Amino acid sequence: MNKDNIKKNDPSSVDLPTTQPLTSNQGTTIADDFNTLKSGTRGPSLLEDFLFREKIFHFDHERIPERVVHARGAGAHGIFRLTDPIPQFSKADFLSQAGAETDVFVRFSTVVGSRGSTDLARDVRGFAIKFYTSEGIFDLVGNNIPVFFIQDAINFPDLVHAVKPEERNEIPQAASAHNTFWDFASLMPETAHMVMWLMSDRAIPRSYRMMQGFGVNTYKLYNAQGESFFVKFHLKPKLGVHSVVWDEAQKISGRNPDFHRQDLWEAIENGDFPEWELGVQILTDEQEQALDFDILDATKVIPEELIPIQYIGTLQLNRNPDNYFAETEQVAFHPGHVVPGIDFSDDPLLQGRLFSYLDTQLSRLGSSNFHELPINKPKNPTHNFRRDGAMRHDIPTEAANYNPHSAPGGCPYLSNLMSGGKGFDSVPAEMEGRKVRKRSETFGDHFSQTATFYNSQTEIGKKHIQDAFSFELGKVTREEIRSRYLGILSVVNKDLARIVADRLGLVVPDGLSKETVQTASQIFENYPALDKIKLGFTYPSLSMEYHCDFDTIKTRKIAAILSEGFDIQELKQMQSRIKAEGAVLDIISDRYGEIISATGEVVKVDYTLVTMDSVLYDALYVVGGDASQEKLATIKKAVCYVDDALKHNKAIAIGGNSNVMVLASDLRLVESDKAVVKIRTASDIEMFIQLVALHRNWQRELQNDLL
Ligand code: HDD
Repeated sequence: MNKDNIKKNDPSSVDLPTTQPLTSNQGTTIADDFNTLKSGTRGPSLLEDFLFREKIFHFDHERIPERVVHARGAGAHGIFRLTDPIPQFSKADFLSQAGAETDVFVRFSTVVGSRGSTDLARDVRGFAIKFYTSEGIFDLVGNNIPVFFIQDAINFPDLVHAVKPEERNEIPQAASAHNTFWDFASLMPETAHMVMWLMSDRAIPRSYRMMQGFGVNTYKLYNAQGESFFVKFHLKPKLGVHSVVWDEAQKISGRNPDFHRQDLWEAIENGDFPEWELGVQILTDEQEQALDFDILDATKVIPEELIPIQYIGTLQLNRNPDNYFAETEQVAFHPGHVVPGIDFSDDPLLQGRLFSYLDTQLSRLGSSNFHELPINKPKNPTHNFRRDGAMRHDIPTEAANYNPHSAPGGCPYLSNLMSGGKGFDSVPAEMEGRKVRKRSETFGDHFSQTATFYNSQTEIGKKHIQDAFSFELGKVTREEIRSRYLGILSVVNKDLARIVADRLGLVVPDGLSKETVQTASQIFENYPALDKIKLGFTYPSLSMEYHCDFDTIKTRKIAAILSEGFDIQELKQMQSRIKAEGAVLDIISDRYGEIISATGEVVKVDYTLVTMDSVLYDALYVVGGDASQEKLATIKKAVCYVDDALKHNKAIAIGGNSNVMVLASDLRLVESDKAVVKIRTASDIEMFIQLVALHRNWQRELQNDLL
């Protein structure tokens, strides 16, 4: 990490503009901002003090309602560069010219926790992108999981009530591991697929920079000839997809609840700009009809083995916000912000979203003029007859505020004609049907893709899902809910159901509970169609490992722990190799200041064992030097550093010849672990770097029970 760079951007180290006088909001220069106006220095305060009242009035109203979901987030500015235009599919300008660059603002978020909660909750992550295109704003409001919990937007308030903290006591914060969520999930089998993803490592990412993104809903693209295509949007991180382990996630939540925000912020400050490939999965009507599931059902994924993804450009984040509130908090996303060439499918979840996102901005931002806030304002000119409302910034000067008009000075109603017919126009589609409140039978199979997702995981991926179900259902205190959910698992995968049931001390029920069937039967006319479920499918692209990048350690963080008497030569060699690979090596000891090596040189300590923790690093290096290691072996916190790194399957390098740290820590319990390297020669350092690039040694967890 370039700490000088971070320092430069730390506002506390930026000189205040001393040339600017302090003023009130009305511009009146303030002579004294430290004392209220009083009757005598020891007397009562005077109501007349307009400067005091303005200051406190403004402070009293600093907070706005947090988002009802996705309250906690982190944002960044960047750019989308189009490499492979697709004018044959979409007439959108920003998708039409190779090399075209479009400014973007991205906000990542957790869903369930409130604004002050932890980044490392087991949760879905929001991945919302605002494209400031030359034809208006396009918002891609997606997640890091390609499917959703429910099929119809009318169930969204129930889902959110169930997963948020329970209403009597607001417990637990930022966690799905409680009665109401699992009650809802066990009664709504359509949640099964997303719940399986939620129990996987996707829900505990290592970094926002290492997550896939998905538009989730099916959208439509249409070209200049009016031909339309179904489309799913995808984002693939250049750093690969990586996670932490659950025990680690829980510890990170205590050690640094801002872990993801800070990681994003520091990467951008250091010039390590995160990048994703933006891809589209295009389907013609014929391809859509050939699939054995309904692409209007947001609980279904289209595996890329069935319909390949075409990558069309790169999304890069390269500038941190200047102000969190003004930008990240006030940014307003809406799936209904589209540009000509992009349209909606009939997905009933998407259709409902089109109402909710506009509506919510009113209670959050307090005005129908939220589009005038700098972060929300389109970069192309806007022109219409929407007028007035709270906090209006624009000052319209035209002679008319209605359409059509014949006043001079602009005829926006002609804009479609004037722009050569490029304006937004919905794709014409035949529509007929009875007005009904019913779910399509084509949405009825909730379990085939749930089973496919589980089948497609690696051995460690499956183990983590088993552990997650055991943890979450273990936190449920009503036994009938646990049992009901086991009924769902029993339909999806009998082994999984048996493993979880054993740990819960329950027997696997014989299929779905009658309550689950009853609820689903209210939604579908003929439910369940369990005989039609396909259990045997596997698609490698659904596993995280398929998308991992094991070639580089760029931007990874490695802790070097040492004490007096360490080996400076070895440390220098390691430092220069880690730096050359673009990773970060922090020096950690039991105190701040300078530490003297065995040969009298000094290094400056970056953090102490108590200010940073093993869980905040990707790998550990115990620096060589007998005296240093002997001292570390007597410090409990240093031994815990090693134990945690081992437990969390990280690469560990042990320098020098001493065995003392091995004997003092759990390393003594692990035989021939391929991710524990003794550093004797330069080639051992290379080996360590390769192991860090592998991210984790999952075999260790499969072979030992260290947790
Ligand atoms: Fe939503 C916020 C993603 C379904 C209603 N949603 C929100 C955000 C993301 C998503 C990333 C945060 C945006 C930001 O950073 O400001 N939501 C999704 C995805 C969904 C989805 C991928 C399924 C495909 N959402 C969904 C439904 C509804 C909502 C079905 C309601 C019917 N979502 C909202 C909301 C929020 C929101 C209440 C809260 C704050 C906001 O919109 O601006 O309107």
